[in-house]
Amino acid sequence: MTLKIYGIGASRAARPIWTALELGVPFELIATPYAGGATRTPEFLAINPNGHIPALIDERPEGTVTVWESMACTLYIARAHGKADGQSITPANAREEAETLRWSFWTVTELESDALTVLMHRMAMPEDQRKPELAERAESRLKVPLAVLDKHLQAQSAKGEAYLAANRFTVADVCVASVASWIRPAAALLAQYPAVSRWMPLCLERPAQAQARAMK
Ligand SMILES: N[C@@H](CCC(=O)N[C@@H](CS)C(=O)NCC(=O)O)C(=O)O
Repeated sequence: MTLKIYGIGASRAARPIWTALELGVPFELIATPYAGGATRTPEFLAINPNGHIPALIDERPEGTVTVWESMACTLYIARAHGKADGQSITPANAREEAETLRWSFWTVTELESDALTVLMHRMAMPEDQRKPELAERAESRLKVPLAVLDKHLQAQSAKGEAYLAANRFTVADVCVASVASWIRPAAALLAQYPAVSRWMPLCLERPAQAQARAMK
């Protein structure tokens, strides 16, 4: 297999795994949990010196490609392994490419940190370690990017396009929905954004998403 993805589905590695599954790209998942030291071995640090999952290695005619950073891995798989045919999740033209880039960068800069705080302090951490006040502050800040996302999705809908970059699900939706999903524990907040609330299940209920999350 030329493409190896390091990580587990219950982590940010779900993003590139989801993308590969959507595209039907064969890959080998090298099970690398984020807890327990697997990301600190000399072998793994030689692949990603940051010590984080996901990472990927792709053996190609032009040489070995190593990618880390989940969004970079995700966009790389769509670009290098998908067909820009207007059918697959790969951006098919400059407009779709631009939408994909801007929403992916936006997600990691404007959304991810506060979304993670909501996930951790509303759901993921043991109850006695959660700090509701941190979640409340994150939810308050998230009103700004959620309004931006909602307005964009409303404009897309007015054009007859149900997704972020086109009238089909693309890798832009993988990148944004995989992070926006962390805000789901703040249901009352999300309910204030009807376009986001309509779009999220369209993305998150895709079979490849659940399949990716379950991979170990
Ligand atoms: N910005 C990085 C963050 C990666 C990250 O923090 N991954 C977590 C798992 S979701 C991890 O590897 N944690 C283990 C560690 O840092 O030791 C990305 O998007 O890939």
